[in-house]
Amino acid sequence: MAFVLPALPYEKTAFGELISERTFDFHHGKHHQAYVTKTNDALAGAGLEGAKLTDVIRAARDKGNKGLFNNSAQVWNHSFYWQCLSPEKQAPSGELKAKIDAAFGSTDAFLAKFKDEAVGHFSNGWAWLVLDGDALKITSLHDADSPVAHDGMKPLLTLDVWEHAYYLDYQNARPGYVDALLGNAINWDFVASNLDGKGVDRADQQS
Ligand code: MN3
Repeated sequence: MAFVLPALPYEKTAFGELISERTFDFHHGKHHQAYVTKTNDALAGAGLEGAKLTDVIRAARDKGNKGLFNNSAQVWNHSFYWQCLSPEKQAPSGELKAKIDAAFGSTDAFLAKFKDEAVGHFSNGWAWLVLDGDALKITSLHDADSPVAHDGMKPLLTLDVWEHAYYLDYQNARPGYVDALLGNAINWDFVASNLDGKGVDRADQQS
């Protein structure tokens, strides 16, 4: 057995100009696929055949195996990211909205702060909304780093801010990409489901 590229939970054309089919062809079909292939290629040498993806990420972290860590963490990060997107415009509601209002004042104030984090993150990485204990927290992680590798960090939402996530549709304009997705393309139902603290499991798989 080996890790697989998870199917997208929507059609590659579902987002129109917000995220083009061409972006999905490259980002999912080439970049995410390459992380899966390279992780599988490294499993035997690391003695991790049959392990869960999250266990591979943590073992690679503990052993200082950078190549395996980067590729396996990127498999998980992208598997989570696709689920954070929805072609149908939604807004936070219920318990999630109450928590956002309590932590940031309003949905708009939260979105502005998340955008600042995503746009301000230097070079490649990921912007995150996480549960830290019981509190909502906005943060970002560099390169392939992942909440899976940070004990106690429970992921709710992510935006990929690697240039490959937006260059075909927005060229170098990361703020345009972040605005477009945050305003129109977030699966807030998925984000809300992660309030149970089990977000890490939702992008896991068995090799
Ligand atoms: Mn990416």
